[in-house]
Amino acid sequence: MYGTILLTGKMSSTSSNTDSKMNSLILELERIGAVKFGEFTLKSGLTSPVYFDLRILVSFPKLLEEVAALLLEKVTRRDCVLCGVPYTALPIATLMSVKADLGMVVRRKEAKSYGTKKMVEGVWTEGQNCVIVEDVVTTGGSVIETANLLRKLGLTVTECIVLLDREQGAVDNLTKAGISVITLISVSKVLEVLLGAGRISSSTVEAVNSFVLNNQTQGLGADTSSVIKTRFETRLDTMKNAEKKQESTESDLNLVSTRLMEIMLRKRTNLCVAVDLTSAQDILELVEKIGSSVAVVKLHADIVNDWTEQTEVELKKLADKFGFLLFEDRKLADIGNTVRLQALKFSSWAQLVTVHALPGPGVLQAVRDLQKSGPAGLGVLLVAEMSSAGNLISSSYTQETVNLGEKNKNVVVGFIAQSRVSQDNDLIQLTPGVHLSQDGDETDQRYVSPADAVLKRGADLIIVGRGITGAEDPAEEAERYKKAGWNAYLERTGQV
Ligand code: S5P
Repeated sequence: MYGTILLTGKMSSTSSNTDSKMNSLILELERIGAVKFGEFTLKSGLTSPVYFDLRILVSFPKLLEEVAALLLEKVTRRDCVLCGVPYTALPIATLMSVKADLGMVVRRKEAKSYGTKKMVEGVWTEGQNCVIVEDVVTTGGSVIETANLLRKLGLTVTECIVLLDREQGAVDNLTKAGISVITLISVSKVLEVLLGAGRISSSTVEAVNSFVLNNQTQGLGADTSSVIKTRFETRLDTMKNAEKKQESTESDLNLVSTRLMEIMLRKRTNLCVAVDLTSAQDILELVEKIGSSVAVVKLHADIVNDWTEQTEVELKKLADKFGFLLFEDRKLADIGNTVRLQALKFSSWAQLVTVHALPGPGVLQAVRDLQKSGPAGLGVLLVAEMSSAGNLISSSYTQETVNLGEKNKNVVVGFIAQSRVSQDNDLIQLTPGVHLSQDGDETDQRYVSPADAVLKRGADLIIVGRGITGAEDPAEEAERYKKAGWNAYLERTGQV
């Protein structure tokens, strides 16, 4: 495994020397409290049995200098500038830069609101190499984010030097993003050294090992934008954690949105197709063609002439085969009791349903009750705005709808909206009225392009109906929309 240093066999004096330096560095880090064992809540919401706080290194200048020297040994090129990921790696990179007489660039976390508004300070030439320095990597997300920014500004980023790798997938993720990683210390090395020195027990080693194993982050669309990854992974981690603690039914999160995020990342798609056909056979044939391109298939079961239980069985089979969610666009808007009875009609096969907030919180309670008693996993999409010309939704109604959604995340997955109505990252926005070549239909529908829906209106998923179902080759068209939607999503989140 990457980063593990073998202690057996013959070693050259240099490697044994490096090894002993590394061992004493680990012991020192533990002594000053930069490595801690216990129960720690991470940024992601996960509870970790180990915590690395390298920020405190600045209070131990000799150790800081030692770290910088060891990291510098790993930088083989001299035709580069250095960039420390803010903030912890900044002083480390500074010392390295001074020691090796290498220039440095400094990345700002927030753009200045005055003056030059630069995100990166320093001087470099177009195409010049930049080696990134980071203290700890888990997913590698911050490094990728920094690399993307530097690359946009004309620097070439292919290497990253890391003090500590938590061994949870960062190396894989970074490699896939075109960045090779050299790490000084791995978690396994920390455990080995501290166990050997009697600083920790074997049960601590076991706890950390199993945490590392169970919280791997690679494979979740490593080449997607780190921002999407961070947002979704945080959610997925929190979810996993809640599940572990058997809190899922009582938690304030819902499984459907987690499932949806997982599907989007795995299939790299933010496409929901509205299959508004009136024959069950036509629906099944169409879904078979587009299944591999979509995250969600949206239906209006009540417009289908020959809908039967067999249709539901077949749809579920297709959903399992291709991995997508089924969405019944019923727009429930009645008193709780009626809504519960209505939802019972499709909760055996649908995972998503549209709801109008109009009747008040009882409408959500009805779906929540259903989750507890019946088949779990029906998530609500609240209709916050509509695409139709002259619709009667006012801005205050939209705001009230959003408030209701934000307070009920255990049942609300997100919103149907035409603009970014909520800043809550747990809630997902689906935007209908999307077409690549039309401005509207012959009645009241108004269309925007996939890029505009995502970039200008803030959609996480685009809902496309006749743009795909009416095409000569729906499979090919679905792929076209999928690419347009996902590329726009990467662009938007990359800019955040
Ligand atoms: O505001 C809305 C909300 C929805 S759910 N406007 C919409 O068009 N929809 C649905 O999205 C509508 O019921 C239809 O199923 C789909 C749009 O289909 P298209 O053929 O116009 O793309």
